[in-house]
Amino acid sequence: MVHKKLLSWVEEIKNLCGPEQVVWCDGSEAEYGRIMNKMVEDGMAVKLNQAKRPNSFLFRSDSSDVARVENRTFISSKNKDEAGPTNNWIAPDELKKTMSDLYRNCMRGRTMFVIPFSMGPIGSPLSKIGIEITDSPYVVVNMRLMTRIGSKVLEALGDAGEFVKCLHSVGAPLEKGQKDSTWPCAPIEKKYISHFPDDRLIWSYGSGYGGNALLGKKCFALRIASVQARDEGWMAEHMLILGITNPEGKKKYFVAAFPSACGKTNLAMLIPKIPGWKVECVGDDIAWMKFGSDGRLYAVNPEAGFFGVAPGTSMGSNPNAMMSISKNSIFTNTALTEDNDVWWEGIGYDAPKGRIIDWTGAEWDRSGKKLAAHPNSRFTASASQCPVIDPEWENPQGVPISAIIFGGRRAGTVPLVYQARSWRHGVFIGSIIGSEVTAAAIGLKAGVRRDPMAMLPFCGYNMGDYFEHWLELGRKRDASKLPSIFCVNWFRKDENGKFIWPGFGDNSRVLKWIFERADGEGQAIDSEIGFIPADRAIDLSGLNIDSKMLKLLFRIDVNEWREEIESIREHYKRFGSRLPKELLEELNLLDKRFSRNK
Ligand code: GTP
Ligand code: SPV
Ligand code: MN
Repeated sequence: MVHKKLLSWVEEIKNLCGPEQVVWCDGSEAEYGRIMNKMVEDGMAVKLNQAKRPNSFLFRSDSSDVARVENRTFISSKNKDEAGPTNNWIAPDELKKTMSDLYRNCMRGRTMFVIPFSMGPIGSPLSKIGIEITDSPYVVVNMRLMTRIGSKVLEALGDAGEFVKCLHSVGAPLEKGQKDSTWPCAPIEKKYISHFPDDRLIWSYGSGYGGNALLGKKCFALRIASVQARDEGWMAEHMLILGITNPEGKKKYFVAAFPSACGKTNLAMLIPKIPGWKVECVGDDIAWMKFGSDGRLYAVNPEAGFFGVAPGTSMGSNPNAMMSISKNSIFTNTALTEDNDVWWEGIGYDAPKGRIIDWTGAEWDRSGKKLAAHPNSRFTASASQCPVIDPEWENPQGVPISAIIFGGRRAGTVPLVYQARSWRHGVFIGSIIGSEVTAAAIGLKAGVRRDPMAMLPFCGYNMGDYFEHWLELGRKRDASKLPSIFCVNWFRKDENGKFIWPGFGDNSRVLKWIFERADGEGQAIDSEIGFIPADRAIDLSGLNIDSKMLKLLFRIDVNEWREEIESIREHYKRFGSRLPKELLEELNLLDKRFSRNK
């Protein structure tokens, strides 16, 4: 290999971080097995019951390192204004100095792995290559399931190809003779998840968990890629991609953006409750999208695996996910049963008899109030194991998108589904998405927060400019070819705090209406907030739902919306002059419609 820039960067990092040895990952199964076995030997991983869950492993993280850390995540653009009001910013020189000091000899006593990886099918015009340098063997095995790694990527890179530099360390050097901990990491104030968009560079230090450490995912495929997408005229979005086929065999593809832990994986592989319909999965978390020469929007999944929320995943809620994780999978922070299988709250059956070890490694007290699995415990599995993986999921051209769906967790205000009147109105709807905070990030205040396009923690530049990028992509285009835009809310609650809508497989009823609307059919009424399903336009056959509850599900309450409008005004103030005036116009229009109908 003669990629001089790559070789010299690896040499530079080796000199900075001072590892015991350097290993270039070839991505082979043998390598995977070797690294896993070593971790089992060292007590960092538990090999699960081979008969029940072949070739699968459980990891338990440090209790301080269980999710993304938004207050330790930085967008280090040239100036603060570039990062915008929603990102943490430190000047690049200062941050590089601080982190270089941390990185100095931080891999002492450890192996430094070099992982070449491709986001997107290797060789696709929509794909991009990254190189992750890490001292975490856990990261290596996860990256092998989540992305395409190894020698074939180096071949594609050639001797002068472009790549995103991704440097990661758990930030826990080992002294001679020092026993390693089972989940090395640094204390919270030393964790840095840093992005240098101008250098297309990622520096992550101190955390080994999920999006903090698997740098292809949120750091590259969203934060850095969103900047590349802005510069190159495409979109990098926190969206699932699904294919949906009606009983006549007609197929469409949808993308959907919901904040973390709000139902993307579940929707992406749902089994419809309405006869004759079929859903297939292209991706469950990230979509890279570009307009084709035919004027349509095309999407690829840059990932190759799922890093899904375990709690709540069951044969009832998501059988396809359960089947995807039946073998060759990694589990992090779930509980362990006496016969060496995994268990979590909401897996669909009671914890089996015998000793249960909780996610902290302690024996679980069944009568106690402590959870056995961490609420952000996760599974990692290759997408190829999903029974409903779409036949086109690795199509290098992507799949054509007919609808964009936004959503979030809202106990009130937002009805089950409504449709935007135009692309511009749809961008407005995306920009005001709010959601109750979940366990996917550490240290957030409970309550509803605005999470525009589900990208609040993932947009690598000024979010005002990001809105403008969305608007710009829709301008001057044939509106008949643009995807229709929708908003959904599976999470509306009744006065007793119970979810009204059954969700999961029943969400297919909403997808059906969206399919019909995207097809120019499907009955709708014009409301203050957009098009809502006409009476009986949503297929509720076979569903037992009280008519009072149904009404509540679709209610557009003037007082709730007045409050909503005020809260959107506050939200918009953050962006100052970077807020596109079209969005303010949309807000004023919404306000007017409610005043008229007072
Ligand atoms: P990230 O991987 O963090 O981006 O999350 P995600 O958006 O893929 O969320 P996921 O599908 O893993 O769902 C998160 C949680 O929401 C799980 O506990 C699910 O059981 C729950 N959930 C998903 N869909 C529904 C639904 O339709 N109704 C209800 N009530 N809960 C749901
Ligand atoms: C999310 O938080 O949106 C995730 C999990 O998909 S992580 O990869 O940890 O970011
Ligand atoms: Mn996500």
